[in-house]
Amino acid sequence: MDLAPSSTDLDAGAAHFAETGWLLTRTLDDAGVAELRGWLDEIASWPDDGDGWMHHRELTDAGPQLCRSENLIPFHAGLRALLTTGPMLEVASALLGEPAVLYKEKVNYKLPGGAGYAPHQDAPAYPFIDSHVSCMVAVDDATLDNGCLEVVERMHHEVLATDAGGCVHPDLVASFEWRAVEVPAGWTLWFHSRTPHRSGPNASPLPRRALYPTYNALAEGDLRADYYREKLARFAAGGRADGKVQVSLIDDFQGRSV
Ligand SMILES: O=C(O)CCC(=O)C(=O)O
Repeated sequence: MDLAPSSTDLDAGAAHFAETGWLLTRTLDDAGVAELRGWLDEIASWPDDGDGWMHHRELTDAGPQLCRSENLIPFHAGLRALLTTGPMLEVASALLGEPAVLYKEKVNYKLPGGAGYAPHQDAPAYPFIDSHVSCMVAVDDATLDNGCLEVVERMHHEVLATDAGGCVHPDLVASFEWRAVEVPAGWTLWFHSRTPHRSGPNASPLPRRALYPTYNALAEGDLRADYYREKLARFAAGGRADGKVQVSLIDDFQGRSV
């Protein structure tokens, strides 16, 4: 089951998030983690030519592997309930300071040998709205060895200079203090869409799966359908020229194209 935070925890969490741009909360108990793992197995088994969900694959030394699935909640009632009602929506609303609505959702599988992500802010990849709250719900323990996220604290107030691929400019990357955040399964790392983050490859023999919902303030509109329409249009207009897999509207993912 998903675990509801107390209002005191929410207030303290929102204050920590406002100051640092990130927050760790516990979302699922052990039974909830087991159920979520089952849902991800179901989703990973869906065919490529479905009704609108998207699967993305990367080339690893073990061959092509699933790296991401997205646009999932229209097709999975359990995931829809987890992400659009109850404690997840409540925490997202507390962090935004007003009622939240789901903007997008994805699963990053990061299977053994799966690639990491270059330093980036999500904001440049999320059209229509300036300010979002995202999170990584750890489905497997995320560790240093399997490519947990690293964040930069207190840098969520502005969009930073980028390189040609929309990732954080290398001069800034070198000047930042990166903080690795290991996240146990069932816990959630919340971060602002302007919080710089990156992750390494999965050097372990086991998957490092994570669910990533993103929320925006409902007052700014329910734009989930517009987001996926825009993403598909930009994907159709052309892929990446660097031999890497396009999973995003910026060139953050380091996975090789299949
Ligand atoms: O899953 C990861 O390791 C990082 C994911 C990420 O930064 C993203 O999808 O924008």
